[in-house]
Amino acid sequence: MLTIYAIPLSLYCAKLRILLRYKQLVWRELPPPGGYGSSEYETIVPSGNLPALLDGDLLIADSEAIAEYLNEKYPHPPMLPAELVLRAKTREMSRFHDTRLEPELRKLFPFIDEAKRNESIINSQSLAIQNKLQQLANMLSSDQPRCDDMLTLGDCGYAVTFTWLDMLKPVLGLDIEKPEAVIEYHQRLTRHPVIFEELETYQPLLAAWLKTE
Ligand SMILES: N[C@@H](CCC(=O)N[C@@H](CS)C(=O)NCC(=O)O)C(=O)O
Repeated sequence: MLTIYAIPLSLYCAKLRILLRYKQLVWRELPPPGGYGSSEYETIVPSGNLPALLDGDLLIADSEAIAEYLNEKYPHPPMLPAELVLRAKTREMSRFHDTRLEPELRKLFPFIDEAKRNESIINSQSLAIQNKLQQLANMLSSDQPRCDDMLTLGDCGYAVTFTWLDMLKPVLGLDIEKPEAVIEYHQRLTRHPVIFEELETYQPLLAAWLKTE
């Protein structure tokens, strides 16, 4: 059986669970030994990254590396298009999520605690996120080839990050509006049964955490 090191609230662990659900894989989830960010966990996973996958003796950290591995090991249903160009565009979307959009959201995490709020950073981050959402909207609206008739590796992270954005917006008073193309993309994602399933579990946990921070 596959094992993943994960914590329930981790955005990238939820991203991975969407793939595991879609592939109908059986997995068990373990918390990082020693806790999140611990040196004990780093003796097992040198980068300290969550999630990490254990498949027998093989250890892989990083949601994207894990996703590519599992998609090759369990090719059905496929999560990368058959066509070369569409595969490249799918990866482009995935990298944009992991390296551009989500890191801007993550910069807000230290300010969720009411005692640590910093209005000026929250406002500048709102602007940075709005900018990334507009770039995403431009990518979605461009006439470049896109794969939107299947759930892909490129979609999983967005489903979770959009949920974070929607839920964090009232908590921090973020001045962010999703552009129309992003709203449509988000709606398309949430119509997908496995995304719906993951968010059904994830959203209440996130809501509870956001209230108690
Ligand atoms: N690019 C990484 C990002 C994962 C990430 O940021 N994970 C957070 C938890 S959501 C984490 O591991 N933080 C602890 C650390 O990096 O030491 C991935 O896709 O797995």
